Amino acid sequence: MTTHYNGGIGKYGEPEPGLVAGYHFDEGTGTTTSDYSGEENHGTIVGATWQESTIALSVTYVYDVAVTRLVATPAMVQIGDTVYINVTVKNLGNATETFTLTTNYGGYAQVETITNLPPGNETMFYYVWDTTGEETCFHTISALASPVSGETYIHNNFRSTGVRIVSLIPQPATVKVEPSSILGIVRGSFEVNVTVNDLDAYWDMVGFNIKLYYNTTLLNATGVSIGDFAEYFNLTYQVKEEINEEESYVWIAYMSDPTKERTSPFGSGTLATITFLVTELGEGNFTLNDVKLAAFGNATKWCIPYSLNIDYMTVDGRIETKFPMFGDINFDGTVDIFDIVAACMAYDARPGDPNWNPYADIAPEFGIIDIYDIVTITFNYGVSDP
Ligand SMILES: [Ca+2]
Ligand SMILES: [Ca+2]
Ligand SMILES: [Ca+2]
Repeated sequence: MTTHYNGGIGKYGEPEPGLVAGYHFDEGTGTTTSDYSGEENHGTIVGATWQESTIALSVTYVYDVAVTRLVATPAMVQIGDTVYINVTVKNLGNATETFTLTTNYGGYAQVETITNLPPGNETMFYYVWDTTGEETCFHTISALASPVSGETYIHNNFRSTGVRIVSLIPQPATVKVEPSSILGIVRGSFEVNVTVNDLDAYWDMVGFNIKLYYNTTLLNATGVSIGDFAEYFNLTYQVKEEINEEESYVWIAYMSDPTKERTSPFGSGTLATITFLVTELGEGNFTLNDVKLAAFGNATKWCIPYSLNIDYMTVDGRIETKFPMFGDINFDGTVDIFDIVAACMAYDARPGDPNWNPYADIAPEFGIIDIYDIVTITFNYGVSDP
């Protein structure tokens, strides 16, 4: 709770929000003084006599209007696209104000008159700028609230921002997890590709940064390798490659190898391949996050000399895991010659032997890999997981 005293100097106006009691002491007679807060907490005067004030009534006014927000989106457009401009003006003083707002963009000067804006209030204006016929490159957008009488703080009366108009913005690329749906076999391994698709050469991609989140309950990430697309376009200079089991992501960031000649990457292909080992039965997702496809800075093309982000969409993936089929002892989803070879390599082995393979021991006698295990594998020969 805050208590204000002003020694009889004050302003007669609307009670401020939250005021519980306020007195003007302007009755001049009687033993009560009325509460102007609206809360009916009237006062009783005891042991005092009314006397006229000898101090002239005065008010300390603050005159301050401001442009508190100016936003233009998007920040980069193609000639002919629409830019949306949003301006907010606010009365930061304690007097009601009337003033003008001038917003400049392209060849336009929009002038608004804001009439009797009460203290603390704000007003918003929206403009739609059709950039047809505009010149390319950087355009400044500004908003000016005309200073009001008695205003001293005018720094906040002006704001500016910018929009870049370029001759072409290519279609966005797509970053995908492929395959998007995976059936994993417990104890087996599989690969997931992170691919770029429909990349327009005009973007001039120079590097990428991607985090692939996975379910650590089901999977262990065991390896990362650079993809053929990245190899082909010399995006092989490694900035970051990390398997973070604790935070459950694989982080890859590569850029154009500065020692090699480069061609603007285009089309579709694999950026990186990640190998996972399945540890549990269940379902999970592969989620692309923190994706940045960096384009080479080009002041003529993008109106900036520094790198920019290529527009993109993402397609995530999912995994379902299952136990291996009977006879699939190398956990690849098919019972075939590789399973027989794997079992033969453990032939005659017992637990503790260097070539012992517990997964090949599928038939009695248990504790040894023998002809009964091999023959049992052949019962399911040729069967694959759906
Ligand atoms: Ca101001
Ligand atoms: Ca197999
Ligand atoms: Ca056996």
